[in-house]
Amino acid sequence: MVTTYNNVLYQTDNGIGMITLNRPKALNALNSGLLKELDSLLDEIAQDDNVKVVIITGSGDKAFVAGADISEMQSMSALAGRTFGKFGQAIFSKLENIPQPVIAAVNGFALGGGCELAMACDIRIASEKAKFGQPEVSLGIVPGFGGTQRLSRLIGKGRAKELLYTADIVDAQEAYRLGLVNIIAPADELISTAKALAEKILSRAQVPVQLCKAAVNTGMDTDLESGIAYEAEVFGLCFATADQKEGMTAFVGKRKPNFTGK
Ligand code: CO8
Repeated sequence: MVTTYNNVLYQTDNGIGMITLNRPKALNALNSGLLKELDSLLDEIAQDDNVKVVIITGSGDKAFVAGADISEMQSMSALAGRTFGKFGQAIFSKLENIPQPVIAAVNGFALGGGCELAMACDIRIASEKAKFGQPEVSLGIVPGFGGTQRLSRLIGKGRAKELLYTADIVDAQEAYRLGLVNIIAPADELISTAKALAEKILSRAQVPVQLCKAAVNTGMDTDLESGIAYEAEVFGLCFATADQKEGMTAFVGKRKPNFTGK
């Protein structure tokens, strides 16, 4: 299946949903039009049981996303800025919380809103050419799509503050060292690396994969005791699935499991 929007390309293939942000002339900068389309697409994906893993990348060989669209923001009032920020935040929270795991395949610049988008994904794979940063203070603003919160949660408060205050842009190696990316791949192997990871996830039992995502996300936003209590509930839920019976029967029978996602 292929759905084409104006600024976003979407394809599904064997359980993998591939989103390509598609404004290459503006280095895939996030304008209202692109954000609205991404919002609708995420609603579509969240309800599609056939899509088990999502990959998100940018079109062209230069940028993943070079940030929110600066020409659109240039003349915004404070109130309009807050509305735009809340709109983007809501979409990135939706992305973070759709049931399926989401892999960011970062093919180039991931700046400002682009870095924030990558951070709202579950796993980040960077091309050797990728560059990351939150350059907002060099434009007279703060990150507005969750960057001040997700960056510090991901790489720690001290390192996050250094990147936020300096507007420094770091390469893939440094991003890896900071814990901002999981994997670095050669540029021409980025998508195949993301697909291989997606296929590995697809080979596992899907209900627990999605429950792991929900449990990690829920736990990160609460205290340890509440997070652990949530884990006990979803752990119990797994025993109501056919895949739990299959997984454990296969182990005991010394064979590979045949998971059905039920
Ligand atoms: N917005 C709009 N257009 C952009 C953006 C952007 N963020 N980035 C690049 N473009 C456009 C350029 O204007 C240029 O257009 P044109 O060809 O029509 O002149 C085209 O893309 C190509 O860009 P460059 O010619 O600049 O390409 P270079 O290779 O010379 O440079 C860079 C690449 C370094 C990525 C450079 O384009 C750049 O610095 N871009 C801006 C990066 C940035 O500052 N991003 C952060 C934006 S702020 C943000 O994301 C805040 C998020 C929260 C918002 C909350 C709202 C309240």
